[in-house]
Amino acid sequence: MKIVDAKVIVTCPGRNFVTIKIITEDGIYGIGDATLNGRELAVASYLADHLIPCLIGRDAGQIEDIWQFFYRGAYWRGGPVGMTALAAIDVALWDIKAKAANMPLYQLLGGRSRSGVMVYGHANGNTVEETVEEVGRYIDMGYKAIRAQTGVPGLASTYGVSKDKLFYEPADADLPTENEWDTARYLEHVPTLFRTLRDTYGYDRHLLHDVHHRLTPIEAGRLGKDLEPFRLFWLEDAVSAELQEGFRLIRQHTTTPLAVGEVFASIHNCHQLITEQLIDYIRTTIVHGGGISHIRRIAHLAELYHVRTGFHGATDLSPITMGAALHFDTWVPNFGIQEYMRHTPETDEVFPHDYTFEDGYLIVGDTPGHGVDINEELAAKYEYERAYLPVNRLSDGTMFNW
Ligand code: CS2
Ligand code: MG
Repeated sequence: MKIVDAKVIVTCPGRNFVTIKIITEDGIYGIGDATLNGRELAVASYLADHLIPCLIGRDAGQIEDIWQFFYRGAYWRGGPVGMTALAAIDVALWDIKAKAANMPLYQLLGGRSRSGVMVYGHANGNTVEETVEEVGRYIDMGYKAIRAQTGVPGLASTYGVSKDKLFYEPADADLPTENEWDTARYLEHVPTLFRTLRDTYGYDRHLLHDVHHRLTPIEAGRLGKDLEPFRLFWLEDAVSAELQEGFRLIRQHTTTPLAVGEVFASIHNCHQLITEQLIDYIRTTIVHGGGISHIRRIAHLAELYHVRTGFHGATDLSPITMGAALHFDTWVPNFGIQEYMRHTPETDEVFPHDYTFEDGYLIVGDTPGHGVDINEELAAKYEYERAYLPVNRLSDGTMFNW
């Protein structure tokens, strides 16, 4: 299965997506997602200018060797741009291998471990009342698990609170917009949301919350403690995780389960978090973590330490990532939950796929490969549009984490 061609496809059906398509001599092709929000063209160039020239002529079946060639061979290892590019190639090669074997990808990984993949949706509102109402809509749609975010009084905008309720897109401008942040107001407000949610809907559904890297460890410990009576499924990205041992302090103060890792690019960003049991869910997903070949290593390490997977699944990851993740989720023994933000109909049309939503679960399809394709003709109609994620400042102008 010699690789004879490979190309990068950039498309913007409402938001930017980067895709690699790898074609073999016998006509089987595979596709992989290479989308890195706000840095899309860096990955596109990394692939087109530096990786694809080394790919042509190799045996598509040698996935591990190709992975090691690009990882070790780069000398400059890792990083979000490099690992996203590598993930795209890796997923395209797994797609090819599964198609050649005439099997859905989960069969190659080890077969089905569960009938469906429990997902969580995003409910958000400007006020507690609005968010409570939104959570009700998700319950009506059948979700078993719901992430709840609410606006903070006194702040003009808050992470996770969007204009369009069903299709949240954080990269909202062609240059970064500046938001304002206030930790004290936030910490006062969030427990009210979860108290109201539990009073309204009881304890039947799982509730989750994303802090988006905004607290210090001791502040996170306090929030986790305040939220304990409301039994969160997880508290996500409570602090930015460059300092892995910083999580020890959070753990000393709360039993609220912790999730982290959507911005990690490799096992080296989380090995201490996992081996010291400082987290409960690892969120690094296929596209930003070096593909199936590397995420598999993270999942196996995590399994030893009672850490479960909870893959990132925002709309800035293309349906290809969602498809590949669902095959992984269907197989991986230590599965926890899968994030699921619905893609817009325009995006779904560019990336036809065979997974379906049923009663709070995503059900993987049985098409050989990962079950997601790209309509290149349609993709070509949507030209790249530069878009950035926002940045945050404190009220005195100090730059902060977004
Ligand atoms: C997020 C994302 O889904 C999540 O939990 O934190 O919405 C994140 O902000 C975006 O993926 C950034 O591109
Ligand atoms: Mg998040």
